[in-house]
Amino acid sequence: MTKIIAADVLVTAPGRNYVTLKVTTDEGVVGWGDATLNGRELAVAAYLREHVCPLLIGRDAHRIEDLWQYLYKGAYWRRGPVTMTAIAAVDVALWDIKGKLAGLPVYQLLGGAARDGVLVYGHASGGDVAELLDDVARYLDRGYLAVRAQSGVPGLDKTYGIPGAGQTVYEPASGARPHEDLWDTAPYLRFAPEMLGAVRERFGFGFHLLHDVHHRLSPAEAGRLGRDLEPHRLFWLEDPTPAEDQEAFRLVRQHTTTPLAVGEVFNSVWDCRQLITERLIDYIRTSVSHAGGITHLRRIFALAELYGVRTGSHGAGDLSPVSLSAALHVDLSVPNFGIQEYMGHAEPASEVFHTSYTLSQGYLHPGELPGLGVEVDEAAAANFPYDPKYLPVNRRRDGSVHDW
Ligand code: GCO
Ligand code: MG
Repeated sequence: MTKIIAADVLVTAPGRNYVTLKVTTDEGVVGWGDATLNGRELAVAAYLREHVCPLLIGRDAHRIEDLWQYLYKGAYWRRGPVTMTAIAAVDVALWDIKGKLAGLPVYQLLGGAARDGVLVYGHASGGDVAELLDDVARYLDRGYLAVRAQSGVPGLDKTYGIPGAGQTVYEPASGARPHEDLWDTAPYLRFAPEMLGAVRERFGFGFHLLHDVHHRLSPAEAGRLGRDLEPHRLFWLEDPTPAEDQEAFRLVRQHTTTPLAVGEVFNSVWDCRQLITERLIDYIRTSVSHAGGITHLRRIFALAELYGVRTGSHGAGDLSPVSLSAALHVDLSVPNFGIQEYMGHAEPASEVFHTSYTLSQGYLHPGELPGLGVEVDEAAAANFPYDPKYLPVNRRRDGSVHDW
């Protein structure tokens, strides 16, 4: 038995907020887990500190599945982003410990490498099409084989996916209240096919092109957009409609052959069961940190495999390097891997998170260090205190709230 003797929560903001769980064993082995829930960070920190960490003390760090069941079924109140992010942090920290004790990278414990590297897509964006094209060129020049393209929409001040002037990330603004953006579906629907067409016209079809709608359309609008985008051969169209309505995807599917991806906001297999078993999507985007850790993510991916659905895990910058590394170990090992989002982490994140994954020719690899291969510098973390930030809120022209 490897006894857990301490479980501590670190909240740090090197560029953006991250919540990290540190689990320590009686032999002094430390495992790290990511507990970051963008805009609701302190809720997960409190869930862990008040309700989970005390339960971990004295337990066997090796019993990952048992602890997962204990925290999930034992809470009675199941699922939900806060609970599942907290459980994920414990799960990932325990896989890190198991790898370190075994002297093996986590992917080896998951069955070993099923591929040589993890295909990733980068985020290209611009305030307008010209800026976007320059950014796509930068990604292709750096060897990326897949690029997500987002651009400001004429007539709208700000839209999802575009950093503001002088900003490195596009969503959170510091402050006690969220920023409010204006949204108008009609200009976006007219503009998106033109924008993605401009990318294909300039760079051709020799790379994968992706686009994120960020849950903003109705099924009929999404069907039309998917159809209009068919000539541009997208790798996927992401989150076309609000994700909680699984049946809506039937309608979208009926109208387009553009591949569909969804799932970054899902927390469990129950959120995507219908999408998978009815083959309503092509890619499932659940992440290690928001969908219950490596243990539960593998269950989702195994179900997806049965139905020909491939993986495409969420990997935005609000998931810490601990999460990204955990995702890479899973990606390397599952048979139905599709692609991994890789947004990177803006400086000074690397002062706090020391990583060992490497990017080469459009593929990431988690490296060969035992465990996850990420270490957290607690002294550096203490230099970056929590900085309250919220995701923006969208309003339509008449002032009513729309999906952001
Ligand atoms: C993506 C996502 C993110 C989310 C962010 C919210 O595809 O990467 O849509 O950009 O908006 O993770 O916290
Ligand atoms: Mg997205």
